[in-house]
Amino acid sequence: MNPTYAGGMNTPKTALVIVDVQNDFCPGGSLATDRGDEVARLIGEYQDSHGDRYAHIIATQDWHIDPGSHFSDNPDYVDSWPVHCVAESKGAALHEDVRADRIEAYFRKGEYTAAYSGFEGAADGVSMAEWLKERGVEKLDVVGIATDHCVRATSLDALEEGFEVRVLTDLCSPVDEARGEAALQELVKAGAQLS
Ligand code: VGL
Repeated sequence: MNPTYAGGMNTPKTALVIVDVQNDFCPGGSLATDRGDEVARLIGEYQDSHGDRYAHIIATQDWHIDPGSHFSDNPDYVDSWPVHCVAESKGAALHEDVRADRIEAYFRKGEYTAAYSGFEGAADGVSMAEWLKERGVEKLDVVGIATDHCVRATSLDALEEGFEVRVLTDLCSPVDEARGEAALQELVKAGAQLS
């Protein structure tokens, strides 16, 4: 069987998790990653070509109101950041190349604190882990921004929660290339697959 096939009778129920593909993390945004636009376009194309193979497609969004020291006027770009993804702003909106019509639920996180993992988020008060487990999802394919921060944290939490995790590396954009590579190696050590 084609090993990339994600939805057959005997394969675990799989969800595609699109992490933080928001305008502020793409060129022109306040915390732009170099490959943001490219990754948004590739994810949109991937939703078209592979979307039907997933039991569910969901997205996470950084959604800040007053996240304390996560925002800084002198950010170090590791633990503190310029103002980004303010709730309801254009910067917090999904990049237009992602197919919003193919996303079933949005898990928003970080209203009053830093929140790198999508598992800190909720959709209508339901946590991401609960939402996925209620639907019998066992496996996650993770894509998005940033490889070294929210993709990393979401994938690590997914493994902790007992999901099988595969990171589609061409569909991820890092803040910092070297940290992005290190994050992928860390994820492999923690039990994730890369493809
Ligand atoms: C992120 C830096 C700050 C991310 C969020 O989505 O990876 N990175 N806040």
